[in-house]
Parts: sequence; C-alpha cells; structure tokens
Amino acid sequence: PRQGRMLRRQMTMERLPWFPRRIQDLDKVSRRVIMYGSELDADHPGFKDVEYRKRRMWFADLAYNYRQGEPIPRIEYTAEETRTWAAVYKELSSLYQKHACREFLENLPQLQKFCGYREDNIPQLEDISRYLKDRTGFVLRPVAGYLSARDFLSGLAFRVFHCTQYIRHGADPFYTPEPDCCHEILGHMPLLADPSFAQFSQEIGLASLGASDEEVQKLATCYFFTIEFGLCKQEGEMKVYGAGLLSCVDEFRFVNERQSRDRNSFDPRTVSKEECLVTTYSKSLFLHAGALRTPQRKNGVRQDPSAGHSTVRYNTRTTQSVEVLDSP
Ligand code: HBI
Ligand code: FE
Repeated sequence: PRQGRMLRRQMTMERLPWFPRRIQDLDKVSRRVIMYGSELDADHPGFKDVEYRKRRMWFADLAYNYRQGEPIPRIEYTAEETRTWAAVYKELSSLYQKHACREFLENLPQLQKFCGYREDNIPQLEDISRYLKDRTGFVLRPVAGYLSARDFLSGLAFRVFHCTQYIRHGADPFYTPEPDCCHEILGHMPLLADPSFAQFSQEIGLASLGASDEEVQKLATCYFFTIEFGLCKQEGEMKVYGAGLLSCVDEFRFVNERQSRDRNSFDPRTVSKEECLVTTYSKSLFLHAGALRTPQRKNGVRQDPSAGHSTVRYNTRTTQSVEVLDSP
C-alpha cells in the first residue's frame, strides 16, 4: 500500500504545473523576471539616463547570480540614491502615526533599532532578512524585477520574499512604476515581522503551488487587495496595512481623502474576481473587519482542505520543502 500511495503521488505531481518543492528550487524561480529585468521600457523615468541604466544592470546581475542561502550582498548606495530614499522616508514617516495599522507601528521602531532604518541610510536586505528569520521565519532574496504571479507567490510558500534591491529614479522620488527597495523595505518588511501576517502570506503561497492559471489569478488578486492595498479597522478607525499604500506618498494621500467614501468590505470570493488596476489611484479598496484569517494546520497539513486545491504538506520543522499529498 505504501508503494501504491507513492506511485499515486508521483502521478499527481506529473499532472500539475511545475512548482518549487525545495527552497533551493527558488534559484530557478527568481531568474524568470518578466518586467524591467535588466532592460527598461521607454516610459520608465530612467529610460534616458545612461548611468541609471548601467546601475540597474549591475543590480540585475547581482540578483541573477544570487543562490538560496547565501548572505545577500551589501550595497554601497550612492549619495544620490540615499537622497531619494531620504525624501521618501521623510515624507512617509509623517503619515504613519495617523494612518498605519497597529502592527506596522509596533514593528517600525524595531527595524529602526536593529536594521538601520534611518532617513540617511538605506537599510541592507541582509540585516532585515536575519531579523525577520528570527521573528517569523521569513527570509528575503534579491530579485532583478517583476516575476509572474505564480513565481512570486511560490516563494511565499517557503516564507521567502523576493525583494528588489535597486532604488527608483531620483527625478521623481514619489513615483515608481515598479517595485523598488523603498516599496519593499518600508511597505512590506514591517508587516512580515508580524506572525499572523506572515502566516497569512505563506498560506496564499501554499495555495498557489500546483494551482491552475485561473486559481493563481484569483490568489494574486487576493494578494493585491490585502498585502498590497489592504485596509483594516482598528479601534473604530480605518488603518492602512497594504504595502503599496504604505510605501507611496500619493496613494497614502489618496486613501486619506477617500476616508469616507466607498469602502467595500473584504470577502475573498468577491475580491478574487476584481480587476487589479496597478497604475491608477481610482481602484476600489477593501476594508477588513477582523483579523486576517488563516486555516489551521497540523504537522503542516491543512485541517480544512479547500475544494479545487492540491493538498500540500509543508515541512514546518525545516521550512525547506513541501510535499503533495492529494490533488483534485
Ligand atoms: N514580482 N518582484 C516582484 N515583486 C512583487 O511584488 C510582485 C511580483 N510579481 C507578481 C506580484 N507581485 C503580484 O502581482 C501578485 O500577483 C503576486
Ligand atoms: Fe509589493
């Protein structure tokens, strides 16, 4: 019977789209950059800046050559890059106290204390990665640019967060068409230090492994309206927890202005069918009434297997591998 079971699992694996099963497999995943890898589009603010493009190539190389488990290379950021960071850091810091969620405000001082979060210093991914690993088991790995939703989400299944290391072009510190280190460091990191948020992030990742394209799309949409653009209610007030909002001055102001208008309440079934409008401020936002809910796991196996998903066992002891138990 054991052999029969193993054979069935083997056959299941062969039917599913490829996905990383060991953390080391992420070395394949993170090379598949689909946007702005080492080349920039013509509408990018840095397109005509030869120096900036050269710098971006250098960052892209660094990410391509990174292997899982290595220390993340420390960057000596230029004076101009640090000025860009300072502008963003300063402006956003003035908005956090009033608008950021409790978990963000609890973790930011820790990152200031342990990871070099300061106006005159761009924190190093290696320092943040070590800190998070201690806190929630999340680690970072550098990536050259935008990954497909499937690839990006698969990293989360292993508590690996793909992070860009370059910074936006200095011409407009408050605008970036793509993720950059300001977005990752200010938007994502403080919440990844929260255990319940980290668990929620990993669950989206686990659900994506071996899922159909349609399912991945729905999960990516849920990711978009929670981890990137989520709002919640704390002590009767609307607070921001989405990284896309927490790292963007204009977005933040916009949420602020719309305080009272159309807040839809969050329901994954409805939200997963919404359209993700990455580049407009007029997107709908969803308000979370309670905590982010995550399924119960016992020895890494979900206790309430959801229809349509593969049953995946996550090795909680090592956090280095997953195993497919069953699949529709
Ligand atoms: N790739 N590097 C990177 N960073 C992201 O934040 C990111 C991504 N690819 C897809 C993605 N985010 C989202 O659209 C979700 O679909 C997962
Ligand atoms: Fe992001």
